[in-house]
Amino acid sequence: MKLWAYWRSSCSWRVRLALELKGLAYEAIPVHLIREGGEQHAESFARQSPLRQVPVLEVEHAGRTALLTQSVAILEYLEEAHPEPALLPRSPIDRAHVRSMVECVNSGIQPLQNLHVLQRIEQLGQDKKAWALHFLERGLTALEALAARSAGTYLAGEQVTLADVCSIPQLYNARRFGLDLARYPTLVAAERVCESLAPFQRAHADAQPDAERS
Ligand SMILES: N[C@@H](CCC(=O)N[C@@H](CS)C(=O)NCC(=O)O)C(=O)O
Repeated sequence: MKLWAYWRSSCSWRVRLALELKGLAYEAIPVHLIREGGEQHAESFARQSPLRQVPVLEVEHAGRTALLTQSVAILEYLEEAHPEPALLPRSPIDRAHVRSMVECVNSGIQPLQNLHVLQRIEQLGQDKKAWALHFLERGLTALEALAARSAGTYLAGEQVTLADVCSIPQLYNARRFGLDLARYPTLVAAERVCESLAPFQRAHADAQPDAERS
């Protein structure tokens, strides 16, 4: 598999986590989202990812090669194609709850403070940091409340799930914006445990070959 990704992209990080947790080998191809206006805007990349976003995962499955976009679609593909270890619980209700935590991040936080959105907010003369903090705070408050219903060692009991896979990169991102995470004790407690696990360490933004020190 080939993964087009940017080290600090939370959506790329979600996919790296699922690949690492499932023990799947992949080749990482860095796409620099900032340098020279962003490599995601090159026409060659847009042919792979029409929304000009990372991640993109190239997979070979049942004799076909495909380029997959949208991190949650990719996570679901990996879960279906490589079911072990499972990143969703068994019970339909618990699966729905994990997916609702995933969507809390995937549609309730990340797209509202994505690079392209923040660049547009700035072009319109608004305060992009205040905008991002509003949605981070709102979304993480909701995620904390959802997680408090199910958390054990991890956000959904005793199993690492896609909820952890989406929460961890979002918390890193929230810290970059200076958000005080003390109000999200359930999220931070699960994060602390995850950080001690090798797949989470390998997938971490700062461990990527294209990571920059800042
Ligand atoms: N819904 C998409 C969002 C992908 C996305 O927003 N990717 C960001 C990095 S996390 C990106 O490529 N941004 C480039 C830009 O905004 O120009 C997914 O889950 O894959």
